[in-house]
Amino acid sequence: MFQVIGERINTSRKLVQAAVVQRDADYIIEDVKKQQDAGANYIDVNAGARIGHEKEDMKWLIDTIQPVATIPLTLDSPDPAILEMAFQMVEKIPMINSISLEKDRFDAMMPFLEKKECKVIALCMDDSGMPASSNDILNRAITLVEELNKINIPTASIYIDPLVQPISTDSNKGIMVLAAVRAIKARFPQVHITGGLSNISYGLPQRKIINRTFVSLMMAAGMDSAIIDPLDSKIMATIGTADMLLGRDDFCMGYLKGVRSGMIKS
Ligand code: THG
Repeated sequence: MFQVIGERINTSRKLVQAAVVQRDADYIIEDVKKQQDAGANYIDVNAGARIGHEKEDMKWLIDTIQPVATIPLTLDSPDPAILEMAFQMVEKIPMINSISLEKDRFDAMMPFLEKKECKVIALCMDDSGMPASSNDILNRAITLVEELNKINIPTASIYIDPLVQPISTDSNKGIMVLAAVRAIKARFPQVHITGGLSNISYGLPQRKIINRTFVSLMMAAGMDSAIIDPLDSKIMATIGTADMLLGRDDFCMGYLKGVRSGMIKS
């Protein structure tokens, strides 16, 4: 089944940042409970927006979230020292977000990941920037899987983020990432595909219909996870329905459960 990574606990969101500044634990706890109730499988925690405060903010957020979290956390930071601190605090096996092929980040992250039991998101980014073709995405994914396998991270614990790019700048950006997802899944059937989706609609009006349509196309290509707002009931209904239509929901149980809970409706 599809794995939803709830994106809301991110200090780039104004209300979350205000709650973090004021150390308003109730606001954060309520938000996490809502994401869990809406069907999130992981809670992403990103404290990167307040420059110079990331470590103390991350520590406070995890201390606040941990007692009410019924699902594991996705620790979202580029800084291995912050990830190390956060890793020591969590009770459930976390997802680390993220490693990439940018040399400094890769070299810093590999020793951190080497002795850990965790899931890991691997971005198809390198020092030359965003991928420019399907093959570019595929080749970066292959390198990431091979390098992570070498340090004993199994393919089934790797979540490749192919990096969705705005279709408003180049009408091929949709089929570019869709073809790459199919190729990555053909090469590594066990690997997961995740990522943010909303970049696809950047610069266009009525973004949510674009994001929703795109997630169903990405799922047909092999995406089985995404970093989204689980309180967006329309995208959650699309995901639950597409999962069933793609044969990833035995006996339509997930779909029927979604209908009963009110999450999926026409
Ligand atoms: N891939 C991976 N990790 C990621 C991303 C990704 N982590 C961060 C980000 N992208 C996904 N998380 C969010 C969290 C919140 C919002 C968007 C992405 C968000 N943005 C509002 C906006 O842009 O309009 C902010 C509005 C507000 O202030 O509330 O909500 O791609 N691996």
